Amino acid sequence: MDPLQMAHSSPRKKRPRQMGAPMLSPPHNIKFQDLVLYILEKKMGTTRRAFLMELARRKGFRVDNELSDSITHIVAENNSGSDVLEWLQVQNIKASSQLELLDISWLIESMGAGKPVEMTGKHQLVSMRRDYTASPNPELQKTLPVAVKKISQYACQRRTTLNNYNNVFTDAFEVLAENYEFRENEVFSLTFMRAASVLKSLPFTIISMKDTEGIPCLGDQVKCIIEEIIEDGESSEVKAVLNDERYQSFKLFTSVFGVGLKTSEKWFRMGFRTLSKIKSDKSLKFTPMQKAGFLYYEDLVSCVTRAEAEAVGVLVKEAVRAFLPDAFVTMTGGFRRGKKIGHDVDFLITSPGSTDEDEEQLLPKVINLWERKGLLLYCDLVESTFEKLKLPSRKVDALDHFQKCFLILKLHHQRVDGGKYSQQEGKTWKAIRVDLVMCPYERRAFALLGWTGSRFERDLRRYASHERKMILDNHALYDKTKKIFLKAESEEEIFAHLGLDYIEPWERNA
Ligand code: DCT
Ligand code: MG
Repeated sequence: MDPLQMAHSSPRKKRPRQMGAPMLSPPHNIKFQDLVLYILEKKMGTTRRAFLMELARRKGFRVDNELSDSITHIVAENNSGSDVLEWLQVQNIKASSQLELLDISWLIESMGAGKPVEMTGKHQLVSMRRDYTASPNPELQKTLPVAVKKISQYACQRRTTLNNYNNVFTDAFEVLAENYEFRENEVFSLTFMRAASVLKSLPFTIISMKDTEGIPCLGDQVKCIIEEIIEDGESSEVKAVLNDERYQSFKLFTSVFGVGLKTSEKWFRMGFRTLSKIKSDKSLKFTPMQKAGFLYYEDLVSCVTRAEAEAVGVLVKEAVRAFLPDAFVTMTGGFRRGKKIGHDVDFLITSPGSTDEDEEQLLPKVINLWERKGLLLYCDLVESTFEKLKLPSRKVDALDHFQKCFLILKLHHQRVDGGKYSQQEGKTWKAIRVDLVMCPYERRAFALLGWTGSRFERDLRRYASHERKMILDNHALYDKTKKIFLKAESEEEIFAHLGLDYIEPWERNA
């Protein structure tokens, strides 16, 4: 058995405890002089603690037996940040501002790597109680460590992977947010969206109301729902929404490509409740988008898989490079954030060597090629209204000005996964929604950031204007104080201009 694995499983048999004399261990070489670890016994037990201490020492870590001012890293298991802080408070320890509170996973990974691994959000224990550093009580300030990682109200300062520990709550909030959106109550919709977003970033599951203390974006309305779910396993409000006729109808109608809130409202008022009644009604007029939406409905509601997205990527690259051999084609949207499925596939196209005219011509040429090949099922080309000197838009929700097209493409099954799963009988293809955006080469970092989503970018724009007096959109970043445009070659540079730690695409699932 791998010793690290062993370190992870707790001892089954209880052996008689050796009381009295402290465990003697041979001296070890300390390889990492800057780190002084302390392993918390609470919820871990004496045996496992002793075992881990010994193992860590053998790997070159300095692990102290006693808690003291020289400790730099406290490692705990099955404890929240608040638990550790509370315990420290009881020990009356005045911790330095450098003190790191870490989960055991950090130590296990470090021992595996033979050196301390980088501490990331998944290792760092977060205090769920209060922001102790801001405590009005000077006594509290003195006795409590200041190294508490406060959760930011901005999603762009949180790392949100697809590992959601709070699905029960976030699913509920998303239903409520959507219902408020259907009812055009923007404020409430945003309230629940923000609450879902912050809970998705937590490295643990909320199990009691105590865990919610200190978390931003959770107002009373939100907390009531959390409490109800903790106590009853479900929320009566969410249950009522899911059974609501208006919610169900809007959900169904908006699942058709090209149908938004206005159309849904109209159909609902007219008494429609099913798509078949709508499709067969002779008095209704449909836009070309909606016609395509009904025609390919079954394919479009069944989500796009990653294998299908990759196959579309090959198709797009082939077509684009036939006209602009130096073009970069990047898959953006949810797939770039690591999602396994999506409602469409988004691509950003840019080419370093092309003229404005080449750029303008590319998408029409690509569309034309697919049309000739019989692959184009629907196309809506939106011409560029981009102006180089225009200031970025202040509206967080404003659409960008790049040339783009919203398409439905015919993807032959044999192109997916090398034809492994291609069906022999019946329809040999699937209709897939594809968005292509063409952007000038020098704006590619801004466009990429925007098109990678999710709502993360909107939050970044909010952060830029509220906290930095800058305006950010999919085209540019403008510093209002210095009155200059800030250039960027990469997403990392945009984060740096904003004074933010870089957040990887797969950590932007807010
Ligand atoms: N976007 C943007 N400007 C637009 C439309 C979209 O900046 N006019 C951004 C926001 C997210 C990203 O592009 C992709 O959008 P979607 O495809 O709607 O979202 P997604 O995250 O890819 O999710 P899904 O899996 O549902 O496609
Ligand atoms: Mg998408």
